[in-house]
Amino acid sequence: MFSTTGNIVYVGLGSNLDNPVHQVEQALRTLETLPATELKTHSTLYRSTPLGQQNQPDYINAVAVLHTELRPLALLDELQVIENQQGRVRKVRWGPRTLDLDMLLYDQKQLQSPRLTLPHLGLYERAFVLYPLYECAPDLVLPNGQRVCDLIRSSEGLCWREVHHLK
Ligand code: A4P
Ligand code: MG
Repeated sequence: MFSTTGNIVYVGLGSNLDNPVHQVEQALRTLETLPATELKTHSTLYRSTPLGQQNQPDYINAVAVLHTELRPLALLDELQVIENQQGRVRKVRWGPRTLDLDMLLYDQKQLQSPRLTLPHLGLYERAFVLYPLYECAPDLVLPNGQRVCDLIRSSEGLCWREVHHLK
């Protein structure tokens, strides 16, 4: 098995179409196979009400922790391949999707480029990102100096832990 201490990346997973629990589980299995990358851990699954367009199903969300030697854009390419493999069709921004993989954090990097913004824009306020992130890294301090546990209190949207056993 590939082993690296490389860069620490937090990836947000979200799905609200075509058996979302299965979609997230499948994506976690595929993340384990990425080149030059190790899946260190992941959160349990969370159910959340949709942010953005309201007339769409609830989401299943989770966070995965990767150690990777891939540069940020190379990793983004890999994440988008996984989204496409799982039937992602981009129609409406913030609309329903089989799988969304967001690069929440790449170390403490701050970046704004046409294809990639780091940290991910939704990181600081979304409950469905902050709860699973807290589960993976309770002491994490974000690039703006804030702690995840402090942000959770003022976060947006409803999110609760799904009682579900990952296969
Ligand atoms: N991009 C820029 N920065 C990043 C990054 N850090 N990680 C670019 C991933 N991609 C990044 O994304 C559009 C483009 O963003 C990509 O081509 C990439 O180059 P997309 O996934 O094609 O489109 P999107 O997901 O519809 O847009 P966006 O703005 O990424 O939406 P979000 O922020 O991902 O929100 N409600 C609940 N409860 N749970 C959810 O998971 N998700 C969304 C989508 C809305 N409401 C939700 C949830
Ligand atoms: Mg996205």
